[in-house]
Amino acid sequence: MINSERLWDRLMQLSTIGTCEAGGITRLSFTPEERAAKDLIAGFMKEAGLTVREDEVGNLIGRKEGKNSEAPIVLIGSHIDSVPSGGNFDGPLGVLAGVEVLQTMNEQGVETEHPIEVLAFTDEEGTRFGFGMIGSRGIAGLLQPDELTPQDKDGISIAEAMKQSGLDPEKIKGAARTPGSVKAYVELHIEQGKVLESRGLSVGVVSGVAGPLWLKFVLEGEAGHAGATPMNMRRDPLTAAAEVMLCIEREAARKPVSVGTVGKMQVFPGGVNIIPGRVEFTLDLRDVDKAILDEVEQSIMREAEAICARRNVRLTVELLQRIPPVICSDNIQAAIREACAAEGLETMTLPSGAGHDCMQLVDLCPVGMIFARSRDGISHNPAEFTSKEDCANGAQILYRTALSLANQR
Ligand code: HGY
Ligand code: MN
Ligand code: MN
Repeated sequence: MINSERLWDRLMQLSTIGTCEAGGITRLSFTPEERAAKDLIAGFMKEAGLTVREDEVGNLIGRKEGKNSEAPIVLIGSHIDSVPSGGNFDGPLGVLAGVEVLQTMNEQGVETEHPIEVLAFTDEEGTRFGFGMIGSRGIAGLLQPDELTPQDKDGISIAEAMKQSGLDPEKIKGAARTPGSVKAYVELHIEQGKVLESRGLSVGVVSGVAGPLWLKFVLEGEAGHAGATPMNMRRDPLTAAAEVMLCIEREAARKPVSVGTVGKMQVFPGGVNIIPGRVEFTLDLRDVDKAILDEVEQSIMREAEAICARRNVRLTVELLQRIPPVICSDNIQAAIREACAAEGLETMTLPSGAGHDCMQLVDLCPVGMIFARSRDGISHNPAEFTSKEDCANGAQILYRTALSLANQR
């Protein structure tokens, strides 16, 4: 049985790193806050009796040897970076539960055939650079040196931020795991939705993960005097953007699962008495079904082009990231269900609307996820909360699942 008090205490310790005035946690990748979090977790990993290292892209790794040290590794874990003013559980629950699982095995003298490693991925959220899952892309060998150019709001590139964090961007390929070297990846994560809570369930089995498509829309019209320019003589990119945003909402709402969100917008030059000259905003579009995601994307693009043509506004759209939806391994889903049955926990199978690091690993190894209930379904918000009992249940299911997979031939 995992030690739920120790897990909760560590979650609370980690939640003190990156607190911000706006409330919640802001712990962005390759920042001093993330470094402090990694140092704290490295200490927990050492207490757990693990071999601790940081790989070439900045992932923190704790390893428990198996009877057969050459056998493919079972990976568990999650991410430690956050969104701005985020919550305490999105990422940290999976990382600290992973440490707790391996510490419990070591304390109880439990040996497994396969080695097990717990990972604290860097930059899953993509908040700082508009390009996410850097850590898991590195592990999967998908991260290319030319992808390290995106800059944050202060003009610092990913490569520069890595250097500032003590990493060498020229060596990122060193983090890649060779095909066949990883047996499975299992992540415990908060649901970030209301389904488990609505069914009165503590934990869930994830069937698949929706693929996030991120686009940057740039609309250019003509800046002008707010008082001296008649309404019929304007080329206002902001009112055009408003029409496009309502089109996004309408097209995404047409489908049962699709979701479309405009989360960031900038207006230039940005004066009370100036008709804007340029507007930039982001689109986050998702569905678990790639064909439907493509269909919604195409209808939005058609309508956006028509709106901008009618308003004589220039539209350009930049791809920030396109991550295909993934299906979780049947074998891992079965291991999670068996673990729930062994613990006497009723469960259900559900898709994840949120994206996760497992999406990057799906070509490297079979992947699976365990969900823990989110109170009121709130996440990416300081009010994000998962109870001590639900955290413990999730960690216990992770324990049993990792044990089962690490002893499978
Ligand atoms: O955006 C997401 O779905 C995840 O929280 N990175
Ligand atoms: Mn997450
Ligand atoms: Mn998140």
